[in-house]
Amino acid sequence: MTSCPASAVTLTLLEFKVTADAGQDVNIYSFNFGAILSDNATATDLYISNITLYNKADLATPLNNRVATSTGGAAYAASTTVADSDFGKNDVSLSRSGDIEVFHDTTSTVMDIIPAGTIVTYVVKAAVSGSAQYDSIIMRVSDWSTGDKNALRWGDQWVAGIDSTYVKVLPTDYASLSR
Ligand SMILES: [Ca+2]
Ligand SMILES: [Ca+2]
Repeated sequence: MTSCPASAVTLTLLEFKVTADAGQDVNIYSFNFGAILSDNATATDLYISNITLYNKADLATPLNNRVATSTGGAAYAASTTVADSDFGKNDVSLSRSGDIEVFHDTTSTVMDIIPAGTIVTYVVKAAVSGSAQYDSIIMRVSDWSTGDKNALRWGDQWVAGIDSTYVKVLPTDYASLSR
């Protein structure tokens, strides 16, 4: 567990690994994250912005350029650029649970390729603003719904857009930040 900052600062919200089978490269199209922001009753508005996915080995190169968010299981709002992305903003003292999908251009565009037989550690970073005592942020890899298993949308060298049903072990533990 890491401490939320008193002023806006970029933090790692989640770290997880994806392994490609030795058989062939794995194309990654998108990830979806379940997020819960607990925004305690204060005058400050806890929110995250600039939501960015990286390969941990290259923190200089964002993998996504688009972010789509959904609150409380509702449909996703139109996607935004990373720079315009936020979650939990403009709702002071109101906790938010929802989904954050990251991709490059579209959810059917290859965002990253994991070479056969290798493991990539991904990290999700975002700017955390307005945190106050007792606030917390938790995030994990998860499906938007049972009807859209988009925790990880991937493909092999023949088939695109395979859903998370066909992932051997989905890393779904929550990571948490709190004050
Ligand atoms: Ca607050
Ligand atoms: Ca808020």
